[in-house]
Formats: sequence, structure tokens, C-alpha cells
Amino acid sequence: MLLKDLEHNQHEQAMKFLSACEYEEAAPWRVFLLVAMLMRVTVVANNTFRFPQNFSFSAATSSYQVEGGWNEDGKGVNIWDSETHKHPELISDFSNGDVAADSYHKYTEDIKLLKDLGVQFYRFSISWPRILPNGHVTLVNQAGIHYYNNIINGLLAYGIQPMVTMYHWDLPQALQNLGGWTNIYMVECFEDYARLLYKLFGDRVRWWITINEPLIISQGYAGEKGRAPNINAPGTGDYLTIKTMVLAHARAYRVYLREFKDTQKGKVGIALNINWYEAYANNSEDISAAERTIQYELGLYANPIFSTTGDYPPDLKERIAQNSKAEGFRRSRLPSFTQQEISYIRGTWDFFGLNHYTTVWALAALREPVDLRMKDFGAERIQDPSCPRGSSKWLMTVPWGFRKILRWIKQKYNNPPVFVTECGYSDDGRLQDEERVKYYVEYLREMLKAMYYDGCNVIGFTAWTLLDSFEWRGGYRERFGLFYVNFSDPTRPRIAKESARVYKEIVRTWQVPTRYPQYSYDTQECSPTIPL
Ligand code: GOI
Repeated sequence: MLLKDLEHNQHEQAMKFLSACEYEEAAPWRVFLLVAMLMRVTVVANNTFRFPQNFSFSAATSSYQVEGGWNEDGKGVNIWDSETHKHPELISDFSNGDVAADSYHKYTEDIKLLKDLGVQFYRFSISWPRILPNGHVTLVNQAGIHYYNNIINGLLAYGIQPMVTMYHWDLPQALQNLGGWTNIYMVECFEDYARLLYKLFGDRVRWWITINEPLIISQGYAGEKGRAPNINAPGTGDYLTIKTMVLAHARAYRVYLREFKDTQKGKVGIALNINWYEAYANNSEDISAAERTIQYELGLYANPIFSTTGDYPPDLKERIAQNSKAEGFRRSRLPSFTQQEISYIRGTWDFFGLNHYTTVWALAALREPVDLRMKDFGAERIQDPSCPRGSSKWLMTVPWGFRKILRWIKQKYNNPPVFVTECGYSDDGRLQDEERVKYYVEYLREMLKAMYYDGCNVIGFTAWTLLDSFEWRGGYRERFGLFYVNFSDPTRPRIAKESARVYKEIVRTWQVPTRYPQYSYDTQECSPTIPL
């Protein structure tokens, strides 16, 4: 029997006992038993069904995905404007973010939706070129400042905390023209941009995220289709961006520490995305393949910042250095950090922002590596395409993977406070979104298990996303919103989906509704067989 059912039964027993007591005289031993049972029930209820008192709920968006207003009021062009205009064929429905959900004009309505949900936080991102049209701090766009001031003040008026992402993929085209994140010069540009944001908004913003998903950003330099800036240099270009982004993050953190933290008292973190990788077979080859994949996708970014030793994960660093040498490169394709840089980067966090969606199976490589990168992590990643999934092909509902990755992070990085900065599910444009409801119910249950049974220090949860949005190469076909948006209507009306109501209930009651059964998402039921 499941623990939860056990606890349910105990609760029922106690309730029966209580009503029985109303009719009988309360003998001392009964009073003792009653008190004991009540105490047990309270503890169990707290541990299993309720979120901790100081927990936070949030909903998120990102600038390019919802704002629109792509060329309004002095905004500069970003790499997604360029890509979608030049290559609409890279986007599944040939669409772009020119108008998107029109949050540039409808932000007041969006803030009301958040108020209605009852969330404590709104996570949104600032469009770098809306503030700095050319990327550099030499030219500041007042209209951009005005827009984000309105959002921040609007949120605070309702008691909602802004959590601001400085960079969610919409790089000023002017900086891409200099090589974008492959150019170490970007570290300075980002530092200047971050300092400006603290100056402008830091009196009211207490929660900052420097960079959203550096792994995915690096893939834009590794020839992955439909990821701006679409540079095809796997194993070299993408690795150059890793060092730049990690250093840029550290600079932004240290600027805050040096110049703002004393007065503004906020927190700075980074949002890292990672799947859970489950070993395909229970043998040492697949188990280490799964571990290597997590180290490759998460460790390369997290280890320099969150580990006590700093630097890249040592095994992986060594592996890439040796491969590079054998291939005839003069030095490792993964640019190394100096001792000084290692200590500069280490510890530059106040919280760990985790974006998690799904689980993928890993096995020791079967195929010939198709590019340099595959050789570096030497694993195959597979999912069973016949398994139930959202309208995004990659998104299988695997709740237990959430618990496992939380535990992995706890173990590897000494249990840092984790704010889940994204988690969510995609539909194809419906209001009755039972699958998303099940997804959130089960993922939150697993998160609670990670917290209460495994001792993971999870401090907040963010639903991705508030609104149906421009879903990058998925266009408007993959819809992650708690609120439906009609993109053929010029007024872009928002309508609550069923999941918005359930999320609201969760935030109001501070627990996962008990009326939902335990859905089964079994490994056996869904064993992957076909390589991607
Ligand atoms: C967020 O990133 C992002 O921050 C938000 O902006 C965004 O709106 C949100 O995601 C929702 O998308 C079938 C190895 C086809 C290679 C199955 C393994 C392709 C390629 C499964 C696994 C996976 C969330 C694309 C992080 C990129 C989607 C990272 C989630 C492509 C697959 C795979 C598959 C795979 N990822 N992204 N892919």
C-alpha cells in the first residue's frame, strides 16, 4: 500500500474515533489515545498534504514569448526577431513573436490574472534590447524602463513579488553581430546591463535570475534546428559560450554583492534546466551514461557555481580535454577557467533556480557519435514515442523523475535552497486540460515527497506558464498556458483553463487536492525502446 493511503486511513480512523467520543464518556486512556492520534494526524497531514508555511507559488513568462511590440517605442532588434523574420520555415507554424500574447499592451490584464490565481510571485523576463537597443549601456530606452516599472509597480500594488530574469534568450542583434555568447567580451556587456537593472529596479525587485537555461542557449551555437542564433559549431562554438555565460552570471552576482546587496537586500540566482536521466538498463554502463548526461547538461553550468570545489565536473573536463587532444586541437574545446576564475565563480548564488519538465532514458552509446558533443558525453538518450505526452513531443509526464532530480541536486550541491522556476505541460489549444491538471497534481506530490521524505530544500514552485505563448520553434502549436490565448483575435483575449482553477485552489488551500486519485506513471508501462 502507498504511504499516502496509509495516512488517509489513519486520518479516517481518528475522525471515527472523534465522533465516537461524542457519545461515550472519555476515559483517561481514551483521552490519551485521542491526543496521540491527533498529534500523529497533524504531523502526517503537515508532512504529506500541506506545503510549508514559508513556501511560495509563482507563475512565469518570458519577454519574447509574450510581449509582442517587437519594434515599438524604440526597442532594438533581438536574435529571435531576426531568425523568425529571415527563416519562418524554422518555426512549426511559420509564426513569430511580433505580437505574441500582446503583453506589451495587456500587462495590466495579466497582473489581474496573477492576482486572481493568488500566487506570491510573478517570474517575467526583461527584454535586453527594449532597455538597451544596441546592447550597450551607452544608449538607454526610456520607454522600456517605463514599461517594466509599470509591471513591477502593478505587481507590488497587489502584493505580488516580482522575480526578474535578466536574460531569457532574446539577445540584442547588435551583440550577436560581435559573436554573441562565443565572445568573452559579452561578460562585460552583461555586467553593465545587470548593474543598470539593479539601479533602475532593485529598489523594488528582491529576486533576480541572471540567465535562463544556459544549456539551451549554448545549443543555439551547436546547429540545433530553430534555436537562435542558429550557429552550427557543435563541440566548439557552444563550448565557448559556456565559459562566457558562467562568468557573466558570476559578474552579475558579484556586482550585486559589492554595490547593491546591503541596501536592496535581494537574492540573485540562475535558472538551470535539467531532465531526469534514468538508466535504460540496470547495469553499470547505463547507470554511468545517465550520470554523465546529467553532468554534461547540468554539471557543466552548476558545478562551477554550486559545488564546493568549483570548476567543471572533473571527469567531464578530463574527457573533453582528451578527446580534443586526440582530434588534434591545440587545447580542450571546453575553455578552462583559471584558478582565480574558479574561486570568483564558486558560491555566486543565493538560490538554485530549477527548470524541470520531463524524464529521458540514457544508455551507453549505440550509434557512432554524430558530432563532437556526443563523443564527449558518450550516451544515447531515448524516450518511447508511444508514451502519453503533451503536444510537445519531448514532454512525457514522469512525476517520479522530478523527485529524483531534486534529490540529485541535494546530494551534489549540499542541499541549496531550490526555487523551481519552471515546470509545466503543453496542450493543443483547449480549455478542458485534464492532462495538465494530472501533470501538476502528480509533479507537486512528488515534489512534496522530495521535501518531506528526502529532505530537499525546495522553497518555491513556478508554473510554466501563465499564458499560451510563442513557443519558440513550436510556434503557437504548443501551448503551456494556465490561461488560453486566442491568437487569431487581434485583442488576444485570455480565458482560464481548468488547470488555472486547480492551481488557484492549490495556492488557496496550500495543498494538493485530495480528490484526485494517484495516477500511475510507471516505468514498466512506458519503457522506452526507440532512439530519438
Ligand atoms: C523551457 O525550456 C523554456 O525556458 C521556456 O521558454 C519554454 O517555453 C519551455 O521550455 C517550454 O518549451 C522528441 C535529446 C523530440 C535531444 C523527444 C533529448 C525531441 C533532443 C526528447 C529529448 C528537447 C525547457 C527540446 C527545456 C529543449 C525542450 C529544452 C525543453 C528535444 C525529445 C531530447 C526531443 C531531445 N527541449 N527545453 N528533444
